Amino acid sequence: MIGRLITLEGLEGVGKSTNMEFIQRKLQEAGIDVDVTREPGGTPLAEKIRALVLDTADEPLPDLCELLLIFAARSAHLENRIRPALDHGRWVLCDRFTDATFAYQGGGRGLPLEIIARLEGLVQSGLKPDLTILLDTPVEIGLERIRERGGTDRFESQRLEFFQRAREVYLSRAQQEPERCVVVDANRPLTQVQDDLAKIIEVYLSNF
Ligand code: T5A
Repeated sequence: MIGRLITLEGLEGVGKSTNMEFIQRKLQEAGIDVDVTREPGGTPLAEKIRALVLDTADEPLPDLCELLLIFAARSAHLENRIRPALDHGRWVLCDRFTDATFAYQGGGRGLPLEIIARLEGLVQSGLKPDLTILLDTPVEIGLERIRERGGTDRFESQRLEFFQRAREVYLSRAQQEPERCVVVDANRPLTQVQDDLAKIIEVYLSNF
């Protein structure tokens, strides 16, 4: 049995956390042993780095430093959790992965995408998700949903244009890699979003 890496992506408030459990359940119903995790984070060390990246600290976090911290967390997560799970034939379901780096640090912050691609090559040595589901809504909808929830981190307090640029990168990557990425319109009632997610998982599993 070969392990698979499935990632769930999208901007703030599109419903990633809400739908992780749903996807996990669908996989488990199909008899798949799934390890559910998130980025940045997923191991004790990577979770410490996550706190550094998300906290609104006194000292500014330069964009390049943010990028390197995210890849440092990813390196720990990959070597200490994701690769061992995949090697044992487990499936890994991850809330965000490297597409988020291209979208947020590339699109949002404006760091060159080539630098991100080089770090991706260095840290991941060719490992990429087998399936990526991109939940997509207009930026304002997602931000409104998290505003209702209250409390903001370093990213959630960014301006609208930051997220618009990030969304463009997400959508363009999905368009460039249609064999890996599926885009779901998340600006609909949750039941409709989950009907689509169930179909995506069913079709994906039918290939095995
Ligand atoms: N980051 C991460 C980078 O900058 N670079 C990287 O490489 C990586 C990996 C992570 C932050 O780190 C950044 C991006 C992020 O800013 P996080 O807390 O994990 O921080 O942030 P999010 O992943 O954005 O988590 P959120 O909780 O903010 O968004 P979710 O998980 O997409 O949204 P969710 O599920 O909590 O839903 C939000 C609200 O909307 C409702 C839910 O009930 C909830 O109240 N909702 C819906 N309402 C109506 N209709 C629907 N279809 C709904 N779906 C959900």
